[in-house]
Amino acid sequence: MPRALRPNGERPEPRQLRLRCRRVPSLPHVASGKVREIYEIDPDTLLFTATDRISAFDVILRQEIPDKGRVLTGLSLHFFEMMSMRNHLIGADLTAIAQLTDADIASLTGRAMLVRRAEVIPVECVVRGYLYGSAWDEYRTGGGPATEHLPDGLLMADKLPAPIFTPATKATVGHDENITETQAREIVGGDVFEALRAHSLDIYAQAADHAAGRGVILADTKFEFGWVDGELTLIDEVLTPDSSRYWPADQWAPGREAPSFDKQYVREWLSSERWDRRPPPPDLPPEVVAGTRDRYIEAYEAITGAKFNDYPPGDHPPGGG
Ligand code: PZK
Repeated sequence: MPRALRPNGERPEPRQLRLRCRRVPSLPHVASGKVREIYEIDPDTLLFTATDRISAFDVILRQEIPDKGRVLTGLSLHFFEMMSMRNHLIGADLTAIAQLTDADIASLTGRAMLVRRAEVIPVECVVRGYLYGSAWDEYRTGGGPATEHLPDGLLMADKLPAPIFTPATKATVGHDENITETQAREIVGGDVFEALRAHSLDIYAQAADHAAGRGVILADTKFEFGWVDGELTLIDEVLTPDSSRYWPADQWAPGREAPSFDKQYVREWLSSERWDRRPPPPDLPPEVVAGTRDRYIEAYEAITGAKFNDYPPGDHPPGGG
């Protein structure tokens, strides 16, 4: 697509932003996301890292949110350790990695996971328990792949009669695109499609149940799978606020916008600024950075039931018991 015709959010970020967090120069870089980086440890092992970058309205903001990468990694680890599904996690202890300096280990600990290298399955496995985001947009404008089997008369943010599996393809630029069951079956094959759907619905049900017990709604989430040694394996980050929509249960009601736990605060502040949602975004004032950090930590503590101060385990503040 010619640059001039791309919607706002789809412009590549300025070079300096893309490069800023590639900060493990001793390891080969494998892949970059907006706010994550993957490096290679050896042919079978990757280092999956979450930075403190934040995106809002599809733009990466100039300020980082201190500890955001640790919060997201802590949540992924919490769920990988809780789930019965085979997954790519090896561990989070970086001390035995010969290529890393002490300084690398200090800056990465808590925000990095050692994972098995997988052959990635090119379908995003989205599960929705509530009608929001792109599914609500499709539904209210006459239906689309994600909402083809839903009854009439649902409201924005309504709880669905049962969770639905709504696969999407990873767009090279911009948003993922919802695809039909038929399209997904064509991409991965019928047997694999059914395995992806069954595992995705099962993991969603476990996580939604866990969150509900803590006063949090897991509205929707996205999983990725791959093959490791010929076995279907859950990969990527799981059940983080960047891959999921979490709502405080006491703030949800069908028929109205539901504020997400983490980013609502920063979105509201950005909306109060005169900004056309094209890069460069306005600079976040320190109190908005601090308030956003508080929301991420609140989400971590609500969902895991643990104190963020105790994360990562084994890492105790000086003088602490
Ligand atoms: C892998 N991504 C997505 C892109 C990110 C993440 N275990 C794995 N084996 C092989 N490849 C991947 C994984 C995982 N997880 C995942 N790309 C490749 C992605 C950019 C940044 F952090």
